[in-house]
Amino acid sequence: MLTMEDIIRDGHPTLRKTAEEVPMPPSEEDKKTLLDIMEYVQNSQNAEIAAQYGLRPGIGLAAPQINVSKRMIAVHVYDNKGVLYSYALFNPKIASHSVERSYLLSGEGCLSVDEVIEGYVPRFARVTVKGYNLEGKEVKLRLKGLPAICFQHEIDHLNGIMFYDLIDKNDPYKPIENAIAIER
Ligand code: K1U
Ligand code: NI
Repeated sequence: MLTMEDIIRDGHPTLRKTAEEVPMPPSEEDKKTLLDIMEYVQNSQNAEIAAQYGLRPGIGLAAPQINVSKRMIAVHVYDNKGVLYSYALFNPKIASHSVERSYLLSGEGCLSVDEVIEGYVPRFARVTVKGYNLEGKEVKLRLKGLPAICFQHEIDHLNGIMFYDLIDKNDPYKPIENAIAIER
């Protein structure tokens, strides 16, 4: 199982690379990596397992964060109605998005960033994500709220983008135009 020791930290060059597409159908090795990533996210949300292994809780994780520069992400997150969005995807992409933006009122964190970096991170309010599941079958998801923000954060990792790149350096809490504030 993966632990925090497997997660690379800010400053590691892999976090700034564009990750490689994963050939479909996925190899057994790529499936195992994606399953391991999802297992970390789920374990990190289990208070007993997280305490036992010192896991920092997360709602998503991308392969580059374990120093694997391939396009794979796992998300395991509940929306504000308690609906679970649990997806392990190869080659995810934002197929379309709203003009309207959204942002987390509490800001974002990252398992690869040890300090708190304050500020609003502008995201698209609604996104359609396409990708391939563990069986290599195409998946299309329509997302809003926290799940939409989480998928955007993880897909950014595949493109070498960190959440703090998107914060206004001169005015981190500058109101974001045409945006919905999301509470966690
Ligand atoms: O990619 C990562 O580093 C994981 C990161 C993803 C993320 C954070 C904030 C907004 C969108 C996506 C995290 O999961 S940080 C921890 C976190 O946000 C959280 C953990 C447990 C419960 C609720 C939130
Ligand atoms: Ni992150």
